[in-house]
Amino acid sequence: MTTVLVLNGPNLNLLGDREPEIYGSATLADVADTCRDTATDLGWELDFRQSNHEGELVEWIQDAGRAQHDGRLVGAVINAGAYSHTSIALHDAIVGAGLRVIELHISNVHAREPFRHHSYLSPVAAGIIVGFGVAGYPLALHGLHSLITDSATQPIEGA
Ligand code: CA2
Repeated sequence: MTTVLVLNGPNLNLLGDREPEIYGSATLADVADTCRDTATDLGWELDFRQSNHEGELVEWIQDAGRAQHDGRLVGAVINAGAYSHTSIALHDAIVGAGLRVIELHISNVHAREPFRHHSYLSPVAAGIIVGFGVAGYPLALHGLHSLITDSATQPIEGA
């Protein structure tokens, strides 16, 4: 069975703990459970991870690129947290690994501070889910599924 990777970046281990008005009250363990149910429905195994360390995220992206190349992985949903707005290293890792990525943000980053409006991941993501709360995780998994199975959502050349 193929696997889907869900990667979470810095401070997302605090989900459900603080700032519920922005991020909701679900914990990261709750999100993992929801993702596992959705992955099972889509016929995938789930690999769900979180790290506060940029280099560890880079290494996981490199591993994921190899697994995708070997047909063991369908791609990744990545909420890189604040590294989305700062990390050329994550951008380069995604490109270098050739990893199929759906970028995800729980909050609507475009309705927040200007420094959250730019993401180094967006130009190298196949799709982006923003502002749906933690419900964005199953949406992103469904989006990834339709990207690889449904010709209507195949990337348009030059677009
Ligand atoms: O909306 C998102 O998912 C973000 O990626 C979350 C990041 C933020 O830096 C991005 O701009 C948008 C922050 C994750 C921190 O999560 C917390 C959750 C609860 C309490 C404190 C932090």
